[in-house]
Amino acid sequence: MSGAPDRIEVAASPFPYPLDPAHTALVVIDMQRDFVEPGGFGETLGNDLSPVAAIVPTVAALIALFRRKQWPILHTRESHKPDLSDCPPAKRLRGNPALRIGDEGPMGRILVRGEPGNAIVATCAPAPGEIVIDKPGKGMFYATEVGEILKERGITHLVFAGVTTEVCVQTSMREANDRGYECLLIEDATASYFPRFKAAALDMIRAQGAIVGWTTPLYALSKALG
Ligand code: C5J
Repeated sequence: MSGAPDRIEVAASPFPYPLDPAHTALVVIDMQRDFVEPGGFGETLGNDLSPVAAIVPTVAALIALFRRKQWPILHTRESHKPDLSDCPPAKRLRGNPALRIGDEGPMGRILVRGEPGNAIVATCAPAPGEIVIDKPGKGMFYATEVGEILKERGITHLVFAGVTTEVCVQTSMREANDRGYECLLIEDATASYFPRFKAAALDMIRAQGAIVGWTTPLYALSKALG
């Protein structure tokens, strides 16, 4: 226990996470077709999609848990305006992908807002009333209203899920940690195209006494919430 009577202790690494039920939101990072399905941004970069596709049911179960609790849910989408004015050339021109951001792919223009491939996968789709944030960067606070939205709602604790662990999830979690949020990452509701990067990111997050935050599997969170 954290000492506060209204906290729920969640078994987690590196020590129990003191969840504050009145001030907790779920953040689901970039569960988009562009990262999960063939023909999207992830595949065009040459990645094996299978580790990322495998977590979809677990992310859906986590979303369902928060819906049952009627706690806030925030979904992010990595996306750019159709004119790419929010996509720096350094991002668009990096590397040698089969298709670049803004190019026409089998699911529409890669990583462009409003295109079919930019949508969140159907199983994890936002419900009416849930917050949806379009972010041009890897971190969810950069060039978005996320800070203001969380402040308005009095959120102090964030439970994270989504893809990819070491890129947009970790960047968003680090941004949140620097802003004073208590962050918990659900281990089996996040994935990388590179399992060793996921493992390293989880280690980095919870090292040095939870220097970025905590991690735990979904069953531990479900058990604590009853
Ligand atoms: C990447 C993300 N990996 N959502 N984006 O480029 O992690």
